[in-house]
Amino acid sequence: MNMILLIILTYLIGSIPSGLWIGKLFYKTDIREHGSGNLGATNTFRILGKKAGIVVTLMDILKGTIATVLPTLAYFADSGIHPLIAGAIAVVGHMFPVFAKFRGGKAVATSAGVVLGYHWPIFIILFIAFILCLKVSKMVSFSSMFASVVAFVYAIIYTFFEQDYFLLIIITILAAFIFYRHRSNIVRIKAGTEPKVKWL
Ligand code: NKO
Repeated sequence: MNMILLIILTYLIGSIPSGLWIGKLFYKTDIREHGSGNLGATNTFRILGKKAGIVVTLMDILKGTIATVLPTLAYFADSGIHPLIAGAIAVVGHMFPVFAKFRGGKAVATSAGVVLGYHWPIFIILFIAFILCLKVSKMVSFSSMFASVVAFVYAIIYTFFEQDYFLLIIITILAAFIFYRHRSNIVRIKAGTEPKVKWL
């Protein structure tokens, strides 16, 4: 029973469309009708500015972290759900949110929250890799994909030492989600038309 409850709960947490709700509540704007059309942190920065961007980034990260930590709570001790599965379900909720007609984000911030909740050192490494890549490329989409490749390489090395095959499997799935959701960005990057950030 707790298994089903946990699956529903983590999906609902992931489904919280931070960018949409912050935009509608405080700016009367649906960010999916502007910019890249994505319901994510970057498009929030782009359309609504720094303040909203930071709040949405933190909320989207937190969704992944909370979902990942839930199975370790005493109440869900018998759920049989691995923390990384719970986190991955929240990422699915983030991409296909029931509260936003299933048009969600690109899995980046919530996946980052999952690794933060499971094994925080990877989060620090990915964050640094993301920022360094952003400084050089000026493209958030490219940096997101770069960080997911770094996550994959890290998971291979970590698994080699710790035999945590689960981490490798889930990171591979999350990285695949991230690449799949960035299809239109990949086309623009190849064409040289992907927007670049100015503030780094
Ligand atoms: O609007 O198409 P767009 O230009 O907005 O957006 C592209 C963008 C979408 O993603 C986001 C989220 C940005 C979050 C920034 C926090 C970065 C933390 C480090 C990245 C970790 C990656 C985790 C991979 C785990 C497998 O890309």
